[in-house]
Amino acid sequence: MVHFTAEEKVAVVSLWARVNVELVGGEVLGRLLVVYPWTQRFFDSFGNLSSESAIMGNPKVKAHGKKVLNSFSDGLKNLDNLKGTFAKLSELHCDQLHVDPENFKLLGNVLVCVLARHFGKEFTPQVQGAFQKVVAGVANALAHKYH
Ligand code: HEG
Repeated sequence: MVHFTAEEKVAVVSLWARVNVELVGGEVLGRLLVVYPWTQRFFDSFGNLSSESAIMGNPKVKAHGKKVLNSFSDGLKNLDNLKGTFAKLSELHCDQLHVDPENFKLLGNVLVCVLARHFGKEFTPQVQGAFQKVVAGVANALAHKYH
């Protein structure tokens, strides 16, 4: 289990309060689809994913990215119980969506990159360290119900 110190909690929660989930979410999912093109196969109902600009401008990508980030927000409110918080979503991604859990790690790392871009100098090594724990904890929790 990933454990968070009080300082780490403050660091992630205070930065996250200033995240624009719509903007960042769209960029995270869009970049996932561009950087790791094989992840596109889960989103064949999303329409045009034929180029970087098509992906980054695709309204369904933006909407789904926002949904994923809002789900991360739930995780941030429950850092001491990530497994419980993501139990239902873990079942969904395993049983219905058949998403290989390796992809959760990829998405988490893309999120860290996008936060670094958006927050620049503010995204100190300490803040990064706390966020790496968050994305590891969320990926772990989402993979927990896989069988
Ligand atoms: Mg997943 C649906 C959260 C990674 C593929 N994802 C969803 C939903 C949420 C969510 C909240 C909506 C569930 C519902 O409708 O009840 N996803 C979520 C998180 C993460 C993640 C928090 C974090 C790592 N998802 C993820 C990855 C992939 C993926 C890496 C594939 C590469 N998710 C996926 C698909 C759907 C969802 C295909 C259904 C989309 C749709 O058809 O609307």
